[in-house]
Amino acid sequence: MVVKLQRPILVGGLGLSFFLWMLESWHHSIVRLGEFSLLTTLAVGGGLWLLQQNRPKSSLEQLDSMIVDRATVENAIAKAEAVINQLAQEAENHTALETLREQVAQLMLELDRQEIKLAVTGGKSVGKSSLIQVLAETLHTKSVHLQETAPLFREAGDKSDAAVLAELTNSDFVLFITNGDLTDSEFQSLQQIKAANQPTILVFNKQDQYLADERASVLLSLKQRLQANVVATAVSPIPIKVRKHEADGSVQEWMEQPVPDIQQLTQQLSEVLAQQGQRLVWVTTVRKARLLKAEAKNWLNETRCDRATPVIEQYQWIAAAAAFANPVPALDILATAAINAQMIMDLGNIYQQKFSLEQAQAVAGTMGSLMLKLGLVELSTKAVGTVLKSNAVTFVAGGVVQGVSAAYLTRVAGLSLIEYFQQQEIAIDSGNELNLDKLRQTLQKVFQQNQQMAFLQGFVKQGVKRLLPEAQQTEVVA
Ligand SMILES: Nc1nc2c(ncn2[C@@H]2O[C@H](COP(=O)(O)OP(=O)(O)OP(=O)(O)O)[C@@H](O)[C@H]2O)c(=O)[nH]1
Ligand SMILES: [Mg+2]
Repeated sequence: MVVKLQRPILVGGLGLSFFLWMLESWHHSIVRLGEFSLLTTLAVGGGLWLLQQNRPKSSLEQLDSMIVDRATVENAIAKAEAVINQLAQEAENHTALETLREQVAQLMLELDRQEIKLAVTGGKSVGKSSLIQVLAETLHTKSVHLQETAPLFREAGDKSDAAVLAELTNSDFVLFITNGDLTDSEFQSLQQIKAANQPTILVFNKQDQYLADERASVLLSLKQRLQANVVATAVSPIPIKVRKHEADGSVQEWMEQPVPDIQQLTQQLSEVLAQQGQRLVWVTTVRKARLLKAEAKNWLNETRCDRATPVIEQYQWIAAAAAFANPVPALDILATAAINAQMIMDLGNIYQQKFSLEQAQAVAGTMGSLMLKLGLVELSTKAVGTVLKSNAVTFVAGGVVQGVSAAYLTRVAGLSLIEYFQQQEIAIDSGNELNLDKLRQTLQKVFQQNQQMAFLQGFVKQGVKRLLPEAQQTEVVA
């Protein structure tokens, strides 16, 4: 009888109730934002895990869930190309453009590639080379290219695991070999390959080293744990001793080489190759197109960030001067100075998310109330006050705290917007609705990143330098 693993249920259950508890009490725990989001992810992950069916998928089913036809591939390539064109428009002489364009051309050719690339991977000495040798003799298809990767999970290998996994993304199908129940690192790598949308068969090799019932239980545990396609093989079984009793009472003994047991694997493979060859190539091409698009998007984001940073800095000191000249109660800083609608428009322009003045004002209002609710205003004015005190400038006018806080909040708002825009798809139409949840998360994250004492001290010094005449600031800057 099979006893199902209890662990998923436990993790899911705990995670979910914890999630609910966090929902109730999160107002009180703003300071622990990092933990909150981590735990949410855990809880949701646990919940999803619970919902998944506990049934292994065949290779064909795996492919079915990756809906790909020629049009999908062309569309993915076109999207990558659009980002590259955008980059060319915004940074004419960008050094990456040439290779990016070459890669697009390459992808077009890939669309009609005839040869299927099959990668064989796994730990050291699991039987990769042996499998390739046997498959080459058995598969009888010219159109399959078998490629062995460097062994995974080696402390000091010539290739890191990350490099091997990256290399795998070039192949259409992965045979992942293991010799027994999975180690943790084997499990992680498999998940990564799965996440990259790569069809995989897990090959449980060296069957001959197990007793029959042991073999069955390992196989079952693999299938249940992974919900993946698992086949058992013995690609190079060890020779067995054969003993023959002759009629005359003498005994003859000799070693015999059992034939490789790969029937299950070859059957599945031939089925997939025969029925899905073209789809396999398309799935790979889509994957590559998405990677290419992501690479181009990174360059684009970098270019835009270079242009956006001085804009934020400019508005940050405008806000500082305004709040300094006209000190208002700390909590009003936001409304009066910190989030300038014009800054939102300027940043939106850089990121091709055009806002009208009205829309920008609405965004400013939304961000302001989010920052208030998250307690960012209070935290920053306190932090700025503390830094000022520790620098022995308590005597300076109250306006300094307001001024520096306004600058700081402007900075957090601006950087958050940048980060938010970066995550957006290339916008075709302007004035997208804001995704408030995402914006809130981004604000929290950026605020935390900019909250380190070292950064704040530097920032406050810079602010004071701008706001106060030389004479009053010697103590601070010294
Ligand atoms: N008993 C048994 N031994 C096997 C089996 N398959 C491979 N081996 C043995 O395992 C050892 C390693 O096999 P290889 O095919 O070289 O393994 P590999 O994964 O290519 O090894 P590296 O490339 O060095 O990581 C050899 O001695 C093989 O004979 C099998 O099914 N049963
Ligand atoms: Mg080898």
